[in-house]
Formats: sequence, structure tokens, C-alpha cells
Amino acid sequence: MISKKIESAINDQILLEELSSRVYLAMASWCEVQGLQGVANFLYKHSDEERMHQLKLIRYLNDREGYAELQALPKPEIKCKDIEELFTQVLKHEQLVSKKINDLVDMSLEEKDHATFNFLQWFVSEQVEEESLVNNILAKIKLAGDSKMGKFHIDNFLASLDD
Ligand code: OFO
Repeated sequence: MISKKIESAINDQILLEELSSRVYLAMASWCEVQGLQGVANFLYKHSDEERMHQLKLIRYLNDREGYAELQALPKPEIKCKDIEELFTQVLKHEQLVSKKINDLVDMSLEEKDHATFNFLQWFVSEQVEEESLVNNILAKIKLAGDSKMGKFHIDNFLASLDD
């Protein structure tokens, strides 16, 4: 049986993962209409991954006799002039998610909920991978520069990533 405090914090994380999925979906659509199909495909896949994270949390909470309750989502606003700005926003978002996961881990220890602590370790590792991936993409974008050829290379590079 999970405590009400942890149930509520996991429900907040479920909302954040769903929001991540939606933000990346909106970003993918924005890239697609700019002709950046490789970047769009990468973000569509990333959006699906976030949906899987949400589902993982939902099923864990329900398995622990909690109740995963969905909440309303805000409309994602895409405000960026280029893909460097877009991936800078992705990095900031992932850093926020990492912080929230760390807060949840802290709470699980405070509450002596070892099952939740153990469950969250997957998310801790996943966030390390995601931040590293986005940092790598940003470094490549900076290397490629502003030229049309640079954008073309980045689009191909992201199309080749398995995410
Ligand atoms: Fe859910 O891993 Fe990124 O945010």
C-alpha cells in the first residue's frame, strides 16, 4: 500500500511525463512543417517514449493500491527560431524532469518506501541517458552552424539516431 503523499507525487510525475510527450509531439509537428523530417521523426519517437514512461508510472501506482488519476494538460506553445533553440528547450525540460525524479527519490527515502525507491532507479538512469543524448545533439547542432548544409546534416544525423 502506497502512502497518500507518494501517490500524489507520482500522479504529478504522471502529468509531467504526459506533458513531455505532448510538448515533443508539438515540437515534432513544428519541425515537420519546416521540412526537417529527420528531426521530426526523432521527436515523434521521443514523444512515444514519454508516453511509455507515463504508462509505466500509471501501472506501478495502480499495482501498489494507489490510483493513477489523469489531469488536464495545458496547450504546448512552441516558441523558437531554430532547432538550436528548440533543443535548448528540450534540454531544460529534461533537466526539470530529472529534478522532479530526484525529488521523488528523496521522498521515497523519507517515507521509507523501498519499493518506490527501487522502481524509480530505472527513471534515474533514463534521465542520465536522455540529458546526455540531448547534450550530444546540441553539440552537433552548434558544430553544424547556421548554413543550409549544416541543417541538412543535422536532419540526417537525427534521422539516423535510434533514440
Ligand atoms: Fe520521461 O524521460 Fe524524458 O522527460
